[in-house]
Amino acid sequence: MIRVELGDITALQVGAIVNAANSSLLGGGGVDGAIHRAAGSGLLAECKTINGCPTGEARITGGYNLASEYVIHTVGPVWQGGERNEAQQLASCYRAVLDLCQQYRIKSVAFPAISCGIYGYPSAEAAKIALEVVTKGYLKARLEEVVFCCFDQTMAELYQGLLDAYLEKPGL
Ligand code: AR6
Repeated sequence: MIRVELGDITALQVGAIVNAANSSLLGGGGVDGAIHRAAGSGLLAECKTINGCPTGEARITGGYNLASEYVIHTVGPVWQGGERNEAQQLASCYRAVLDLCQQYRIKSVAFPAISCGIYGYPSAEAAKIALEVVTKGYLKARLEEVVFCCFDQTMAELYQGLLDAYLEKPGL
């Protein structure tokens, strides 16, 4: 099932939480900073061995002090007006995470709103892409639960509205 939750992603008890990272994978602000703080220094140490991650791709590490076994780091696009392939890159992030979930037999995953903070992607457009890719792909990835973890009420309402609309469509 797919659901929307309001709160801090670092507190969730799921197989993997997704980090909206930058291409260095060496930490930053926003959800990235929160995840590194909650996971502890082991996470940064493992990230240092990875050698970064290009925009639109994803890399997996352990969860260290988090309740989740894994962290999947993905690098969303910086919003530059919408004509620099941002939508394709954002969709690619969600797909890359689903692929890793399948590969590592992860049954539940939580996503933040990738690119919607510091990277400036308009939330409604980003949420539509997230929902489109995930509703189409999560069963094939053998996921049982997907959580869209929203940090504020406005974002949670946006996601819930879109999710309700998607779930009314047949075949999902
Ligand atoms: N739990 C869930 N969502 C959160 C949390 C949290 N603890 N904290 C923030 N958010 P952002 P980006 C929401 O800026 O736009 C970092 O410096 C936030 O409200 O974290 O992809 C990286 O290192 C927003 O809706 O990620 C990169 O340099 C969403 O998470 C850059 O920011 C994403 O906001 C990536 O920017």
